[in-house]
Amino acid sequence: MDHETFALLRETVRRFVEQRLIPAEDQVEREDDIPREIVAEMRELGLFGLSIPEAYGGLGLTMAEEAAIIRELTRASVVFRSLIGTTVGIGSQGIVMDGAEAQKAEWLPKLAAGEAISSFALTEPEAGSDAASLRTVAVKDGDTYRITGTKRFITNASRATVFTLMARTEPDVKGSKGISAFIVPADTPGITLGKPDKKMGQRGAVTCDVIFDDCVVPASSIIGGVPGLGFKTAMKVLDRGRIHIAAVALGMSDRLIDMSVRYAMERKQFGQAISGFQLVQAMLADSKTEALATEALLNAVAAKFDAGENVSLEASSLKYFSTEAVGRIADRAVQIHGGAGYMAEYKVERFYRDVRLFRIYEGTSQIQQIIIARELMRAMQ
Ligand code: COS
Repeated sequence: MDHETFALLRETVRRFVEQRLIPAEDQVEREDDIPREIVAEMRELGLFGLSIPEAYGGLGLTMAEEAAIIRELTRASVVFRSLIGTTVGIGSQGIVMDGAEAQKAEWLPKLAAGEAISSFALTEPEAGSDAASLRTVAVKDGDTYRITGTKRFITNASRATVFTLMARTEPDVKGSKGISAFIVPADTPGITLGKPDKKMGQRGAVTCDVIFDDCVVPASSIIGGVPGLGFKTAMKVLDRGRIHIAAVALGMSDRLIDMSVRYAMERKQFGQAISGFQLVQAMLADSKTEALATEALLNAVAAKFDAGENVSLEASSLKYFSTEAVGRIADRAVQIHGGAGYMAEYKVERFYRDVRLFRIYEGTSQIQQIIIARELMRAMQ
């Protein structure tokens, strides 16, 4: 995108965040849902299509540009990002990266327009960090597959029009090689949804089980048409997704630091604003330093991704660092707010709970450490 158009988009998102999203945060928390008008406005702004190539009606942003927009957006509650997150990221990118032309033509324009919402169905009751052990099976039956299994904690499942679903097409092949990625419309007979999950935070973001019971799809639903490549598709999608999550962590870091500085300058104790105390200043300084480190790493990794290089190690380092950092930043924000930081009306305790998820989804911190160490050792061989 040319510089001027991008600057305009960024400014528009900034205004939208200030004028529409931040004022709606309490309503979303109360109702555990995003108001329809806001969903419509997000659609109009093109937010569902950030990462979809222009040829299919999206904005076709680079990773660096997408990260900058997501950072702006997540100065508001990260719940708003969650609505578009799976369509921009893990739900659609399998099709963008590995989809056949007909699959892209069928799905990407609808996803870009926000007419269809995609959701990523990898995790299962017995397959979380060990994604390659998934048990959902897709049994070949003529020119169809019959899918049976349960997917767990699936973000946006109840809003989804389509799932990117990982299932085992070769039941005898253990591990990653027997897995294929499917495009499954959510209205396919044989799909039911579990009860909405009750979560620690992120009220207004929705997750639930998705149960496939002899759900029949054409064989042509396999992403790219070749069975057995689904695990690699999922891993590539997650490499990219981890950069996106770092941008989310950074946007929320910006917000928490702003809230902390403002509160520290307003709050008076011992006859002066608490921002005058060096122990409070130290917390502010540590938070800003960590946010700047995330920003520098995010810029570097996004640029490397945009240059077409393999970023598995870097994306994991970035996701690991940025999400652990925002956890500490949120914790300091609560501390700076003191008693008020524990009270719901100040929102800091809500954000503290919201960001806890970042260290878990799209690969736990421990999985990121494993990926980093493995890549280091691989490079040494
Ligand atoms: N890009 C492309 N291919 C990749 C890849 C990547 N980032 N990571 C792995 N692969 C390939 C490997 O090259 C290997 O291919 P070959 O068999 O042809 O050599 C195959 O995928 C299997 O990889 P590996 O042996 O590393 O798989 P493991 O089962 O040991 O574990 C981890 C891989 C732990 C990294 C993976 O399971 C993981 O990321 N888990 C976390 C899952 C997750 O993030 N869940 C969140 C739910 S979605 S919100």
